[in-house]
Amino acid sequence: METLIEILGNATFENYVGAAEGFTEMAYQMSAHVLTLGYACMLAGLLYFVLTIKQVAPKYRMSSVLSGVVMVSAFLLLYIQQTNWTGAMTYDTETARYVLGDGTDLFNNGYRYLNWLIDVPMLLFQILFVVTLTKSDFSSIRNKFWFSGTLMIVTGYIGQFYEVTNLTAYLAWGAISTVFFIHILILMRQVITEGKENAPAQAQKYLGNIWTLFLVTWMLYPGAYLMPVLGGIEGALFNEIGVLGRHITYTIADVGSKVVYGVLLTLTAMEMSKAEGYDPNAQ
Ligand code: RET
Repeated sequence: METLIEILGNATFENYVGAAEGFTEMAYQMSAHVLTLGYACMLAGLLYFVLTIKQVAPKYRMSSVLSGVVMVSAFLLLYIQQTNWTGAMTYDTETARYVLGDGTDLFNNGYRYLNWLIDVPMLLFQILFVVTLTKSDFSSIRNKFWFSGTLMIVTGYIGQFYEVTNLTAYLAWGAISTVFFIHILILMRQVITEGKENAPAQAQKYLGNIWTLFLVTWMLYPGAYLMPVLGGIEGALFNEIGVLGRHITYTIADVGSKVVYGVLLTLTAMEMSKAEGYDPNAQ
């Protein structure tokens, strides 16, 4: 008898759970629905960013454009991620469970990671078009955002292939990725602190909210990465609860870090536009 490791190799834990015990109707369907909600929110967000672009002064509109770019790419990749889930599992009438199917693709979260490769730099650049930096240099921050953003994702992308087969490689790649993540957090804090300096009171409040949202939603990603080992190695979360938990965590993180973040930046830019005498109704 071949062991599951021999059959599935570097596949992610969703496949191992699917092959070993399968998913109940609730866990399978809730996963499919949550993944669908994720890409539906991106399309809804796209509509918002297009329709509100004229509500902000022209110099802030690049923020809405970048949100639009993020929405389109995330919509497409999250759609593929959802069909990857439904395509990888099939219903087994004998056990009344959804199990890893044969012949089709295995499930992998890689689509997400490659989506971040586009979206993370865009989300980081976006705020630079709304705030005015008082001390830092725009292009220097932009290049650092790009450098650390890209390396954080690529190292995490490699690491996730080892989540079941090689704990050391999995944690080591995760740790390297975290170094770049910390660099991004430091830069973002600096950008927001400087951005608040000459901003109108309400815009300052929004920028404070953006920092909180940023911290909470971005930290969910490493949490989802670690999901298979959070309850111990092949422990309390190495099952359908962990799988569903990961889909939910990623979806909350995606809607928060892309859609809600973009909306808050639009609101900030509206306040700034107003303070500068811009009247959207006169346009
Ligand atoms: C990884 C690997 C494990 C360690 C860390 C990670 C951080 C990921 C982050 C992703 C953010 C993605 C966003 C996407 C929006 O489209 C790569 C999971 C720290 C912070 C904001």
